[in-house]
Amino acid sequence: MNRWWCVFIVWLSVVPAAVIAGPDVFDLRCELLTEPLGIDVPQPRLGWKIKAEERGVLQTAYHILVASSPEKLAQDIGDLWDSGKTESHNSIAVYYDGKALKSDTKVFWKVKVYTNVGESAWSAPASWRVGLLYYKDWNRRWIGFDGYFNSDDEEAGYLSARYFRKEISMTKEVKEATAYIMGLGLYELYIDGNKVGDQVLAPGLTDYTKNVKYNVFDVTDLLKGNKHALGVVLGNGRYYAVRQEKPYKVKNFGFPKVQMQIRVTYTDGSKQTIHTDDTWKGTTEGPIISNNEYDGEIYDARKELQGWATVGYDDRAWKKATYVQEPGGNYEAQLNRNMKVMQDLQPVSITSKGGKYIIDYGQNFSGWVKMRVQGESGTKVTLRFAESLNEDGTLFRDNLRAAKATDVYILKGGAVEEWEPRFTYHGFRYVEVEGYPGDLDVEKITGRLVYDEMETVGSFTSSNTLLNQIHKNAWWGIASNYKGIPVDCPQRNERQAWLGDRPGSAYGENFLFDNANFYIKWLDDIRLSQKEDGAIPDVAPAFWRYYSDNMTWPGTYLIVADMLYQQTGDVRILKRHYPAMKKWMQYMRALYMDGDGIIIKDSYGDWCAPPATIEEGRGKSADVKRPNPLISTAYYYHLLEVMARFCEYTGDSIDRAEFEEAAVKMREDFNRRFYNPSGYYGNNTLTENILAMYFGLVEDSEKEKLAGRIIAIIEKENNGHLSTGLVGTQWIMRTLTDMGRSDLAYKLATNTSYPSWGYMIEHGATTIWELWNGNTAHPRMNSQNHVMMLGDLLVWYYENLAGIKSAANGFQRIVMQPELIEGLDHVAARYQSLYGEITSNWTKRKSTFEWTISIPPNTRAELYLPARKGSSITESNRNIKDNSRMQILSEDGDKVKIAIGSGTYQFKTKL
Ligand code: RAM
Repeated sequence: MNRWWCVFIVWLSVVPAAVIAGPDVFDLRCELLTEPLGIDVPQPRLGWKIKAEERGVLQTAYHILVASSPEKLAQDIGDLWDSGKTESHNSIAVYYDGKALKSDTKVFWKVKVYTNVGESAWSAPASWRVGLLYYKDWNRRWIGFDGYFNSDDEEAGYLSARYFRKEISMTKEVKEATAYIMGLGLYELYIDGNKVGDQVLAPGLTDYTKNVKYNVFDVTDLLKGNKHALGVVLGNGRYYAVRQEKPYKVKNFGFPKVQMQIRVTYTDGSKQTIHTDDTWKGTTEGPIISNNEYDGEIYDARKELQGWATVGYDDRAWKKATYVQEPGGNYEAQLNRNMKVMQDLQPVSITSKGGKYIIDYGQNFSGWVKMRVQGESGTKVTLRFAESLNEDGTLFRDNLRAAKATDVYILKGGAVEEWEPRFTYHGFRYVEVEGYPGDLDVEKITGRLVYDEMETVGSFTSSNTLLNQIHKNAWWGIASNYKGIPVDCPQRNERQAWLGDRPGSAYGENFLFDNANFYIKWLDDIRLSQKEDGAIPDVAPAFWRYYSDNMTWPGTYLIVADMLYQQTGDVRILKRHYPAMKKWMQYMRALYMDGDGIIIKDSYGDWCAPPATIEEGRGKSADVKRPNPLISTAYYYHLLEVMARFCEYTGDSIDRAEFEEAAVKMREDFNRRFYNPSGYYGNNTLTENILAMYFGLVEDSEKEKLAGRIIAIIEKENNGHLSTGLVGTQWIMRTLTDMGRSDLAYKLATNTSYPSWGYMIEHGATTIWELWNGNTAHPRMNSQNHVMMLGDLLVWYYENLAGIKSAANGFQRIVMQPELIEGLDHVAARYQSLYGEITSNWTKRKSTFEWTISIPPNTRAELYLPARKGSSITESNRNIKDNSRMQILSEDGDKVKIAIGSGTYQFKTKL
């Protein structure tokens, strides 16, 4: 479903050319919802988009009505909340402030806005469903089977899927029915044989001892009529741990289980709740013989349970469901969207050799394939997945490590059979198909791209085709690694949400995907994985227990919160996490600060920095750790400043002073210990110097010298290349741009020789590699689909090349300052902010600069127009000096700064 599921258009009453769109429902953990179902926070966040053709539209006030019925709302009665006319510019984060909401109720709302150009009519109504607010709302028990059956392979750790069913009767006519389900590890819900919802691999991954996400569905239409059958299939997911050979490391939760309730309201107002209990029956003897995230799924179609989720199925051979232990965590409505099949891919080629087919989708991605096949009963088709091929055309699978990445389908025979797995996914471009009866053509094997349902909110094209290609690779890499959590890679036996991979990357991703809810949920995963003493792990949820106490990985917690606040303007994100962040900062300081004020603990150094020559990586393990206290101290300093800034927003002035003081002291200690007066830091690596520069650790007097060093390393030592690993790459493009050397940043971004993003593409990458030398390094740690090396590249694309940057309140104030770089003549980018679309489209010609921009209502922008000193600037062919609404703020050399309000503008300047 579209992100604007409830968008509607209402004409503004005062200015007929203007329209209002919205409202949309917000929530603390939820910017925008796919479905207005199951919001379990007491004060959801409300927001709306204003649409208007006029320029310079600003909201001055709003009036919100929230009612318990559509009828009341239609009569303009806000019995739950009537905000009255409230003076405010806020249109994206108004917190519900009415009567306490009740579990499992639907509320209706609308908004009217007042603007400087007039007042809108009431918007059309929208609604949301309040979830289950109390633990007590779930006063029933979990069912499952705790133990192994003949259908399971206990030794290998494979379970067959668990099927549960129950027939029910609706005693009267159903007015409304809502299903609330927690099915762990993964579930599919059926009513009368129909799958409920189009989500896959649901629910979202969490540490189930901390919190369990429930999903909510409106099942009213499915429960019309008297008799119905409910069915639930359970897969392992991560509940029954994917790998159990290292119990000290991998978290295991137990056997699959489910708790569900359907709350029914009849037309006469009476209510009934249907729930899981031991009158349900279950079996493990279904067609999904085994399912495992890393290894794949085995499906024997001969074992299909025809009609198991329909009325009248003979379940006498099924067992009584048993009551089992609850997972332990809090029950929470899932506000980030589930995964979905987001796109289908057709093979670009199919070749066959020795009875096996090799399918090439032309694109590395994650998900699975859907197959159509016809043949004799018992025929076994084996699908094996890989990211690339060996020279002899066979699959290259060494880099999958222990992940078997193999699906098996056994035919039942007869008519054409269509199949796709349910409880696994793979990261791949190639599939080897063995045992397929008959000819396999492109129509019979469709690739299915699976990721968390999010809209793509950004686009970027330019006159440089390599920049465009990198953007495309990035999109595929990022999408592939959204798996309920931001995983590091989708193919090998890892797939963990490593914090360190994302500080700059997550920021850049936010320009491409509507991922606020996704990252808001991840922040909770991180917070909940914190130990009582303050320690934060490198991987969260901590499916792997990696509490290594370094700065760089856990530090991402603060950096992603900062990013979310900047992009969405929601201060509640900071307030929610502030105590945990502070605790961690104190913990690190207490344990790891030495007498000289240096944070001595670091685990990974500048992880995966490129070996000086491509050959050096050959045959060697890539994951050499080079712990470096300079990195940990620089990060601690940066995070002290971030915390001080958070205090500004949260109003904690005492803490703020302490963080600021500590930062001043640490800066001195850092310089004393690591600065070499000849102008560099530590061992004079690019990353060390960049951190000191970007974090503002360097003294003003030394800045120029340091800048000289940075440039010398790139230009002379590296012959125009970067030499940064995971840490340095997160900041490098912004550092160079701030230094006034966006030309050098551009050089790095458009290189095709090693090490560079272009080099990856020249060597066949269709996503982003884990390693700069991914084509020669050892396969042990060499994923071809990681996002970490994107660093801050996409931030630079949108903020510096296109010039779309938020200055306050999640783009309510925008700074538009594109960098003009020799060789780059054109950029066109769009970004869908919470206020509406922001576009920047510029073309540089010999002596002119043309720039079309648009910013949405209720926002303002400061533009930096490149223009020859003293030359005239036109907007829509009119000199801007003749336009009283165009405010010139300053003229500084070849840049003219102008303030504008919402609307579309066409500027032309002389260069
Ligand atoms: C690897 C992953 C991940 C990285 C860690 C330290 O296993 O590639 O991206 O963060 O190591």
